Amino acid sequence: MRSIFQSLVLALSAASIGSASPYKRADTTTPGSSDASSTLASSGTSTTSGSSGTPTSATSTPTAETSACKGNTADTRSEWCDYDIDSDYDTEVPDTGVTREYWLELTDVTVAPDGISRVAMAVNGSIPGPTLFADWGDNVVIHVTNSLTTSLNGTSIHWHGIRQNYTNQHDGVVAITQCPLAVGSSMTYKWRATQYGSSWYHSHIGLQAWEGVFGGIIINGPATADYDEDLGLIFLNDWDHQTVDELYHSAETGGPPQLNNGLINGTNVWTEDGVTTGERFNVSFTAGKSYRMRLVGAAVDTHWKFSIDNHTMTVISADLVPVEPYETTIVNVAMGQRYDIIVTANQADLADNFWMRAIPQVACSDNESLNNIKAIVYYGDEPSEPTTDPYAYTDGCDDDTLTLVPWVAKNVEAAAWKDLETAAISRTSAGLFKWTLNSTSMLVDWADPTLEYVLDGVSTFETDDAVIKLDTPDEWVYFVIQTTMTVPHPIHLHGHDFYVLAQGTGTYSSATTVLNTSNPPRRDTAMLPSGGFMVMAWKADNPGVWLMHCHIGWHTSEGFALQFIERESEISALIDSDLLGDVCTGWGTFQEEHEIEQEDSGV
Ligand SMILES: *[C@@H]1O[C@H](CO)[C@@H](O)[C@H](O)[C@H]1NC(C)=O
Ligand SMILES: *[C@@H]1O[C@H](CO)[C@@H](O)[C@H](O)[C@H]1NC(C)=O
Ligand SMILES: *[C@@H]1O[C@H](CO)[C@@H](O)[C@H](O)[C@H]1NC(C)=O
Ligand SMILES: *[C@@H]1O[C@H](CO)[C@@H](O)[C@H](O)[C@H]1NC(C)=O
Ligand SMILES: *[C@@H]1O[C@H](CO)[C@@H](O)[C@H](O)[C@H]1NC(C)=O
Ligand SMILES: *[C@@H]1O[C@H](CO)[C@@H](O)[C@H](O)[C@H]1NC(C)=O
Ligand SMILES: *[C@@H]1O[C@H](CO)[C@@H](O)[C@H](O)[C@H]1NC(C)=O
Ligand SMILES: *[C@@H]1O[C@H](CO)[C@@H](O)[C@H](O)[C@H]1NC(C)=O
Ligand SMILES: CC(=O)N[C@H]1CO[C@H](CO)[C@@H](O)[C@@H]1O
Ligand SMILES: [Cu+2]
Repeated sequence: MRSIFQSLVLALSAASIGSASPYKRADTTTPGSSDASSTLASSGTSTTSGSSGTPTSATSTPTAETSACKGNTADTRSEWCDYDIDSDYDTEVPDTGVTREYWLELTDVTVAPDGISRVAMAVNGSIPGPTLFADWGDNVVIHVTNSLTTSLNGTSIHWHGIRQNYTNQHDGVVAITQCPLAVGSSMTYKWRATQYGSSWYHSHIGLQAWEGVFGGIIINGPATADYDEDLGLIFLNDWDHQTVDELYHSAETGGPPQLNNGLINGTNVWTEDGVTTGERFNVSFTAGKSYRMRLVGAAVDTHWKFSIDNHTMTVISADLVPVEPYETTIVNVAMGQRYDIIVTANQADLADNFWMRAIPQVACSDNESLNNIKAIVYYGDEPSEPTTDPYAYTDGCDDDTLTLVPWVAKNVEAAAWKDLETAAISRTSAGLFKWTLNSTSMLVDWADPTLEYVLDGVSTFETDDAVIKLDTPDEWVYFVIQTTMTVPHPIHLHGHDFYVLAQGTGTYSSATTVLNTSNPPRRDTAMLPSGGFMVMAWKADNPGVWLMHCHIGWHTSEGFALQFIERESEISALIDSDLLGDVCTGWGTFQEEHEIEQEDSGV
């Protein structure tokens, strides 16, 4: 008879064999399918077994919203089926054989998230739009339909932070990877969740993302610290009673306008003439429990300090990179950045209600509701107005990047290719602000994506296409941006997590700036400090055309962007020319019929 000891020993040795030979696991195991209590959690989702893998074991459809791995419990968040938090997602990805399919529809809407009504654009009628869930390793297929019949806006959806490993065409950037999708048309994006954590999708044409076209992405996987419950995403948005498209003219001629308000997960209050409208977002805490929350910096031009009065936060992930957990009372959230935090509900003795705060930093944001972008965390049966005080802070557009220590450690090799570019602002003869990198302000044509050029074998580009070629496979690229202007910029790179080798104020000097190549922070969005520099690095391991840009909405539109054509000779083979051509043909007809004109940088 086999004793309980024997089976325990067997289980243990199986586990250690698993972690000793990580590269074998993708071939030999079948994670992602062990949750027996599965039901599809949201309509508009369908989960099917892909042809590429063999979903095995008892059941096959993990729930959309909860983790698919039984090994991943409140006390064992570092585990993930036969993988764990130490697995290197750059080299191994669970072969779940699962495909998640979503349908999203964009419409023109009228909304009043703070009680004041205005027009906006939404995904499936809500701002934020529906959250997309997947498990690490799943394939994700999203059908996007453009029904913006009033504004007649074209569209494209970018899956922010998603690696798009060898799937550049699905990056969703007009002028770069596709033409705008015409009203009345649909297109299908397909990518694999090679990393896990929290992110978001948003429109990548004009200022449409900040008209309301965005939503969350949660990819379930292991975590660097335990928690009881996952509360999901919390979006931090700025908000105005005029639309961003209405405000753009003044941004372009007079600089960033003051915005009225901000929203926490899509809602807030507004007081005018003594009348308060709207309602606050609220979160229920049970004393003793710990909660994971996933913060997303989704503003057009606001840098946040996020905090919950009298509570401490443990940061476990930044963008899609798990980090060594650290405690803090304030998290700095720049535009495009995400932070996963764990908060323990251990302050019930102090009060029943606490303020959750998103405070715009005056040094680089201009907001009328500086101290009233708040939500309520409550311990009792229902929320009521808190009386708690904020943590003290010094106003500043700080970046927490240099605090981050990636859990899966990686070093950076010597540069094979280097560039230093200076960010500056200039004015056109018409008096419009344009942001430049090395004196070039990007100006590309929506209807003429770079991928078309690559497919046609065109390899010379105009200066204002702002193209930089990275031809050598797997070479290490070092990229320095510096500025003397006293405006900080959140820099976002598509198709890669980049390593931050240095970040600071003053001037970069190849002789004296110390570069950290030993497991430096890595992520997809980090700050170029005001009057300072940032040294970024990445490996040219993903063929495609990848945009790099400032994530301040106004600045992208004002040309603060450039594109890397990475491994040009390998790109054509990865393109579905029918998909590219169909969307462009549809747009050509639509644009001509409605005489639509492009008024910005094109991205
Ligand atoms: C979004 O709306 C579309 C059609 O309007 C619907 O088919 C789909 O189920 C919805 N998707 C989600 C994720 O709710
Ligand atoms: C990225 O794609 C390449 C080519 O298909 C493949 O060799 C590599 O394993 C992929 N990387 C990840 C992390 O999936
Ligand atoms: C979308 O529509 C708005 C409102 O008509 C307009 O101001 C804006 O320029 C359009 N944006 C794009 C990208 O077409
Ligand atoms: C915030 O809104 C998103 C989208 O509606 C939702 O998925 C998420 O659960 C909300 N967050 C919380 C903490 O309720
Ligand atoms: C708390 O949030 C719920 C919706 O989740 C809302 O109905 C309620 O009005 C909010 N309470 C307060 C006090 O704002
Ligand atoms: C709660 O937070 C406020 C503001 O940071 C602080 O003054 C107060 O001492 C805190 N209360 C306790 C019991 O920690
Ligand atoms: C940008 O300007 C710097 C300094 O003049 C120069 O070293 C660098 O090569 C330029 N970059 C490009 C891509 O031309
Ligand atoms: C490099 O960055 C990592 C991650 O933030 C940090 O742990 C390490 O101390 C840094 N090394 C140096 C020399 O600054
Ligand atoms: C009401 C309020 O505090 N508004 C502030 C908004 O931000 C600007 C900075 O750009 C401050 O000058 C305002 O005082
Ligand atoms: Cu900028």
